[in-house]
Amino acid sequence: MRFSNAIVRIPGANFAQGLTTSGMQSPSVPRALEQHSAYCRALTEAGLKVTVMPADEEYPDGTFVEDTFIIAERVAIATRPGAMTRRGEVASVASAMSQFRRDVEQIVPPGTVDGGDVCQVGDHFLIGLSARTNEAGAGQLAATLARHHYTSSTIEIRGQSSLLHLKSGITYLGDRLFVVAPGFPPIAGFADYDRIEVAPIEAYAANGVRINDKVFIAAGFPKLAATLANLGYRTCVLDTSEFAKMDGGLSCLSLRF
Ligand code: CIR
Repeated sequence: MRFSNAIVRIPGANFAQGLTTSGMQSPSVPRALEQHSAYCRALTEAGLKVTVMPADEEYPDGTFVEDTFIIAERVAIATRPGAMTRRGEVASVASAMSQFRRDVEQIVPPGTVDGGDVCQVGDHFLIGLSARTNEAGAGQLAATLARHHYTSSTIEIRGQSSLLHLKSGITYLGDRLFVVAPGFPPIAGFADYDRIEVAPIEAYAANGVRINDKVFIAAGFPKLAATLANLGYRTCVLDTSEFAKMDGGLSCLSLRF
């Protein structure tokens, strides 16, 4: 699948007041801004037209735009994020999306879905049941996707405290190949797909993103970088240290379509 657009949102001055379970030190906002602009440059270099939304001080987690929408070729779905403090992020992203997609579907109460829990594999969607995405939300999402001729299945990640979202532990590279976190469970229906299981010390690197001809991976994970290079992938290595402190990674920072 080729992408031609991305939506991102600049981190706000109160970025450090967002939700986090990382136990790491507080992020530096100036460094987050630098890393974010390097990320935007990399999206542009990968061939995407980048729509940059201004920071919104009401939502310190607002830079993690991936959680607010699920966008596929045949459908765009506004989510209802699992964290109360993040629900209001969706409206402004929906208004940025309106220049690209006219018919937007919606997750409604009591459903909750975070886009970070949704991993597209061709015409199939893996939906993580997490602390953020509940059964009602996953059910609505599956039904909406089915109306647009996509299939889906759920993966239980509520027992896995190291995974905030499904995509914290899995990246689909295309080519019937996944990158997964250590011990990631077998995926029903995908037994014949290959997987690169990252080393325990590189668990964070399981969150990456394939964008056109490149695979974006986080800096500081040389084993995964070498494995991907050996397989012939062009990698784009980006420093995400300040986003990791807020439980975020490369996929969360953009919506791609
Ligand atoms: C949160 O807890 O919601 C944010 N601090 C991090 C969200 C990361 N998003 C993602 O993995 N898709």
